[in-house]
Amino acid sequence: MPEIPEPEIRDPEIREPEIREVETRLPPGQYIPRGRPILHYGRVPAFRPQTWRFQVFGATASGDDHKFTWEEFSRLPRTTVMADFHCVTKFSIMGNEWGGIPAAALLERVPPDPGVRHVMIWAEYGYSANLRFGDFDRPSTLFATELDEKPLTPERGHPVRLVVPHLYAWKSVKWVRAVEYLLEDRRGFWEERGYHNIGDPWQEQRYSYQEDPGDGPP
Ligand SMILES: Nc1nc2c(c(=O)[nH]1)N[C@H]1C(S)=C(S)[C@@H](COP(=O)(O)O)O[C@H]1N2
Ligand SMILES: [Mo]
Repeated sequence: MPEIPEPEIRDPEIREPEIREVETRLPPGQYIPRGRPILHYGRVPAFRPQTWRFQVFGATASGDDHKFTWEEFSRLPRTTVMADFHCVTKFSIMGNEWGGIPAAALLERVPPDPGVRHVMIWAEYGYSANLRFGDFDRPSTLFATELDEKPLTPERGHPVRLVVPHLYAWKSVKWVRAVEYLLEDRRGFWEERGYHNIGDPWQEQRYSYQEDPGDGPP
């Protein structure tokens, strides 16, 4: 009798807890899709390093706007953040390793006025998202230039995107060009179009009709 090879058995003792571990990381209503979807509104912009500028404006401490060239911006201190990514359309991309510049490094370089409570993140073509200052100023919020140790592809936001892992992914603005410091809250692109002003996936804050008083501007 020829030897029959053993079928490959995946030990449920090992696999099951892993699956469950990932599932406990899924906020309510989310699922894990095949692959890593790419999603945005409009076209992918071209990056021109010579003319590219990153602007910080609005309520800065000094009252002046600040502009970084690509060279200056890429010399800011760096960090790595391991995080899951939750789109309001219900897919979640698990275990992304983002490399880039922590929001705190930008705040240190261009200090905001002490009255700043919110920020608006601006991208190419006028896409924007607003954040509470506390959501921006978190150790896990960063301006990512790399995903899984490789530079971002154009579709993922090259050369730089914001990543706010603890909020729905529409707040993770690709192709960022400016940060506006705000004394009062104002709605960004999707927040103006019926999405929740805060967007916490663990509370399923998907739509603006779910907002409580105080969650957003009147
Ligand atoms: N500039 C810009 N950033 C954007 C968007 C967009 O339309 N324009 N879409 C957002 C949404 S809704 C999602 S789910 C994520 C998708 O990121 P990904 O393409 O890397 O998966 O990007 C966010 N950032
Ligand atoms: Mo999204």
